[in-house]
Amino acid sequence: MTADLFETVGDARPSREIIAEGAVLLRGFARPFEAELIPALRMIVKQSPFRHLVTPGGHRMSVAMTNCGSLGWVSDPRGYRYDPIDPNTGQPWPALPNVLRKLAANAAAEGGFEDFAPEACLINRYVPGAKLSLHQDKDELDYAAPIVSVSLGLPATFLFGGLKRSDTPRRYRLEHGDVAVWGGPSRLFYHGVAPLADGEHGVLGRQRINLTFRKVR
Ligand code: MD6
Ligand code: FE
Repeated sequence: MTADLFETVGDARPSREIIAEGAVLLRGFARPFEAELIPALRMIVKQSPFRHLVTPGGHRMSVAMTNCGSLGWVSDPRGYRYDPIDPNTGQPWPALPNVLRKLAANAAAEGGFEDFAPEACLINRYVPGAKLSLHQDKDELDYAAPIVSVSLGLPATFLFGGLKRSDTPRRYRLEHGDVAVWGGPSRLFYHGVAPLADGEHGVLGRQRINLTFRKVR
């Protein structure tokens, strides 16, 4: 039998693709959580709807965002920050549901990071054409913790570079249920998402949803 590190053949090991030191793709890892996860997301976006944030440079982002957890990531003309209050509702962000807490911790452990306890879950919505320019995730105080990123809905091309913005990114296709865990030496690597191709997803329709879990402090 030729089972290797990149596939799961009749055993309990999830698929695992190492893309850099500290960064791993867990294909389909979120699928067993899906039945609970999607209704939980629908509740969250009812309470704190998606909105298009404006960057400090004055650009309206093509990706729509919301958050759940004790802190949420926000951007406005004053800068980027984590805030316990949703500025659009004046209320705390919706709580992090247990199913998301568990998915994030299990994925982090699978990536080699035990006891991952995120405060923030940033929820990104892409419609066809939406993209995320190359950036570093560096608004957190704790770089020892990884970032856990869950892809749902339409497939996307994830761009993954290096420590310098000029490092040519490699491209990875992320599909419904795929999870990326990202930390250690690659925690501050530049990354982004290419413009979303049009399509129709069986569960989520004409969109991609990405969840990124962060330990902020
Ligand atoms: C996205 N993700 O996939 C955007 N950041 O929609 C991110 O920006 C990201 O996937 C840090 C680590 C993993 C990610
Ligand atoms: Fe990011």
